[in-house]
Amino acid sequence: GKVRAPTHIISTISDDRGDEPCYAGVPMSTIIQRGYGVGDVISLLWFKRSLPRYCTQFIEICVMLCADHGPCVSGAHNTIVTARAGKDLVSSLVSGLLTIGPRFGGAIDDAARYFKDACDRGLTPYEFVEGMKKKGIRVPGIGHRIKSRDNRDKRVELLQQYAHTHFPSVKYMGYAVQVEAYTLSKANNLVLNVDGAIGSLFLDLLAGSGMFSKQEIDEIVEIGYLNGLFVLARSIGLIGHTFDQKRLKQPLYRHPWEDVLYTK
Ligand code: Q5B
Repeated sequence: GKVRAPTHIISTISDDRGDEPCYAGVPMSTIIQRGYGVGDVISLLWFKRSLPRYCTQFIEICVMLCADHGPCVSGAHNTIVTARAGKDLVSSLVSGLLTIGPRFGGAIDDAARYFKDACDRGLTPYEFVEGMKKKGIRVPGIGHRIKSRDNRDKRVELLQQYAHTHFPSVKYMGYAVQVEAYTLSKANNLVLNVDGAIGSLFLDLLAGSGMFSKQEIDEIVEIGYLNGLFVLARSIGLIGHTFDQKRLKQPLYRHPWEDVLYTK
């Protein structure tokens, strides 16, 4: 028989060897003919399957709602400073992306991990939050610099409304809302934030869609797919901020002395 040389790479999500490229076995022409959107493409390339429309629309809503949050957030600030230092698009983009992490935008996976574990173990919000405090871990998906009980995050409300209308179950979101009720009793700004809303709702999508086995859900949560949604979405805004600074011909940024506390 034929002897095949050992390969150095294994790939399972896409193939460009035929007449047309395929994403998870679906040819490009089918993607266009069926009017698939970015949510469908993400489903194929990240989850290796076609998801129902309400799921792909949810993914698209996440991307749209997280695309930008103004010039003052960590990522946009870094991108603006980098663009104003005369750097190129990719450098400006990645300098913003590199701020995404446990405090800023990159708490979605941990929110999903901790909410799932606590909800599946039947912990009360009190037991969960106080247990986290004992371990010295901030509850991922809770807290915001400018959002509070009296100034709710519209993005969170929109995601919740969508899920209430379209998802068969919102068990994990319900749990996250109970956790929020408890954290809000401690401080006004300890709201369920956009990371926590996406993390908990994605658990509901994975569990309620019937498209994933329990083992697959555990793997998705363990590997950490969900911060990818924020990274992808915010890239749109960060690219916009780069173009904005270049269009405005902004000079090199230098932080004012008056805004620094010089101390020994
Ligand atoms: N405390 C977000 O903190 C922030 C607590 C907590 C228990 C918590 C903080 C946090 C978890 C990570 C998270 C996603 C750093 C946020 C995002 C996207 C964004 C961003 C934008 C966009 C804010 C004051 C007191 C302290 C703390 C306690 C705070 N958070 N306790 N669990 N989660 N959250 N990140 O206001 O007793 O005084 O020591 O880490 O989910 O990134 O718009 O900017 O779209 O771009 O700086 O929306 O909540 O509060 O650090 O002064 O803490 O509250 O232990 O208690 P702050 P701090 P104590 S969404």
